Amino acid sequence: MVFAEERLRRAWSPGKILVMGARAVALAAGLLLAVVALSLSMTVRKGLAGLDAARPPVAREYASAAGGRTRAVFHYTKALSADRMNLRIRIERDGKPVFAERVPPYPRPERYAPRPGGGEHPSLFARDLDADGEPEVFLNLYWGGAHCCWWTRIYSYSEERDTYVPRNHWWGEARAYYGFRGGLRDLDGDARPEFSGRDDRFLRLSYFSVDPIRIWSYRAGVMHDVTRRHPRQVARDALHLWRFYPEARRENWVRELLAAWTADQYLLGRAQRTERVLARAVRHGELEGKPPQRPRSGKAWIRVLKRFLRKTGYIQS
Ligand SMILES: [Ca+2]
Ligand SMILES: [Ca+2]
Repeated sequence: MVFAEERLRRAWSPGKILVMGARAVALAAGLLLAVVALSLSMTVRKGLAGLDAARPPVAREYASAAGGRTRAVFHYTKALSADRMNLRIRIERDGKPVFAERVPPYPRPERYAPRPGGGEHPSLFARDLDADGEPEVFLNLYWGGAHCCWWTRIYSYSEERDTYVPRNHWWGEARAYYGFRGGLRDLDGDARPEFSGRDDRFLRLSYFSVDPIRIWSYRAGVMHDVTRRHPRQVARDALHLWRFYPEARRENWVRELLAAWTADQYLLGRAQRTERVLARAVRHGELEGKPPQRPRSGKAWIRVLKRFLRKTGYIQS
């Protein structure tokens, strides 16, 4: 399912549409409609019904954890414009209101009014993310822009101050965020749920990037990249990507595919096999850049890839 998102992304490019032909045009049109529908679905479904009413309608989401000891309510005005949505959250602990705020924009130079980020899923969750017995409340949000980006505001209880302290985590593109917006999963049975998404830093390599799996864990107020600790999920991702190799060859996106696959392979400590595959791809001309791709030569591209994988922590030597 995540991979379909990669295909969608490539299909959006005018250049790629030419390369991929009529099937891609149809795919692009269909997926574009799907994305428009997705972005509107929340406001349309939850909002249009009441737009004519004298008082702007309000949407509410509730979440509770620890047998109701921690309860949160998230509410906002149903409006098509994010500027009018006025997102607010209140958190109670043991029945006592201890925190309330208007959700601020993500602190970036471009400060769009935030939107609920759950899409068809809830945006608000309460769950003990670090297995310390105290539930955190987390709110998934959409930053703004045409197709980007997602972030999460995590509220953790401070006993000292008897209130919740918010911290932000930036996911980026939808692909980085997919996989957990409908809920978290404990992948290794340690009672701490993991956030499993994609690594959207690969956008820096190619606008049509294929992104490898990236797994996060919340500890003491901070999100940690724990992908390396989950080899089973990484191996599954590598295998999943590998199945697209014939298609990538036919449609000239071997660079994008092998970048993500190589990242997974390095996490798994399979450098030797990876080198053989990359060398074979160079011999067969599969990694040659087509204008305007740079660098042109496959060998030079591998050097760029390795530099990137070192910088992003996939290659540690
Ligand atoms: Ca906790
Ligand atoms: Ca876990």
